Amino acid sequence: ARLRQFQIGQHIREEGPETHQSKAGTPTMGGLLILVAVVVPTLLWANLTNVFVWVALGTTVAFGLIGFVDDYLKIIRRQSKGLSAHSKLVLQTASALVVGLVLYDMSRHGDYSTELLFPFFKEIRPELSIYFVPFAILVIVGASNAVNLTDGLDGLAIGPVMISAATFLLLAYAAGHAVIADYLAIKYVPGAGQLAIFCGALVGGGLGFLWFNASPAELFMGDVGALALGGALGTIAVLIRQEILLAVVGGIFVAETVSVVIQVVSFKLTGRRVFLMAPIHHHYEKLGWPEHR
Ligand code: 57M
Repeated sequence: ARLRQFQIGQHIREEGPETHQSKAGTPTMGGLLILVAVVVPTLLWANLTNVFVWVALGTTVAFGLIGFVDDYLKIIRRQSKGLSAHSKLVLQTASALVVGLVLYDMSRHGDYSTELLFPFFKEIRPELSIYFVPFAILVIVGASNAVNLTDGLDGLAIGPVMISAATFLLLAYAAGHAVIADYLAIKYVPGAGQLAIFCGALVGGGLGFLWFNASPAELFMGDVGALALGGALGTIAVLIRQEILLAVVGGIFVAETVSVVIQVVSFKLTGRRVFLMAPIHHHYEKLGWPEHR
């Protein structure tokens, strides 16, 4: 009600699926509430001497800030254009670069490993060394943008975000526990167990948001939510060395992103569209699938 009172309403693009025009004015920036629900409990319950906790919180807040500026510009300009795609990418890359450098520096003191791990193929562990930095940027910025692309239907982004966060909750705990990590043959990352608290807060904050975002949505998360949550998942994946697994548990984000890449490449090369509209959720909408059953 407060968001509506402050007129934090969504502007809907004219060229989108017709069914979306009725969503105009739905309050957005619900992601701010998710961020409060993630940051406050983490500060209260996590061990604040743990570097990983600060890396996760810092990236989430930094990506949230980028999204906030974008949302804010859209609202005051009363249109769907906020920050330019280029400035968003530069700011995201700069934030992820800090994460990459901090972790690379830790790896040089033996406090962190920059080996790349593959699920199921436990013997293959290439050492990324300095290439870890661009790799971390790719994962974090990629995850942030993939969640943002997915966030176009009620409940579509927050559901998979919670599933991924719940998976990482278990994996972070296991990675931080020498005996369990050894037994499951996953990388032992001392201190990673504290990230389970952050992941738990992501699930809890997401659940609270889903109450209002379930179709018909009374609230959207906005870029402040989508960019921050995606950045958070990417960062957790990097911290606990489970980047490849992120592409599996976040399969919906990958499918949405791949649909955009296919559509854009095909349109540029042949002038023809593969999907009625990308990302793929718009394709199904155009086919007449209802948003919920
Ligand atoms: C933002 N934002 C939603 C809401 C949400 C490269 C290109 C594929 C990029 C892509 C794009 O800009 N995507 C990112 C998607 C928007 O939601 C707001 O944005 C926040 C997330 N950033 O929290 O604040 C709309 O989505 C709907 N919505 C819901 N329920 C929710 O819970 O219904 C969102 C959350 C809301 C609401 O209608 O207004 C969005 O879709 O704009 N661009 C596109 O997706 C565009 N696709 C396109 O241009 N396709 C071409 C290209 C790829 C060649 C093609 O296929 O030919 C389309 N997006 C829309 N209309 N809306 C174009 C038409």
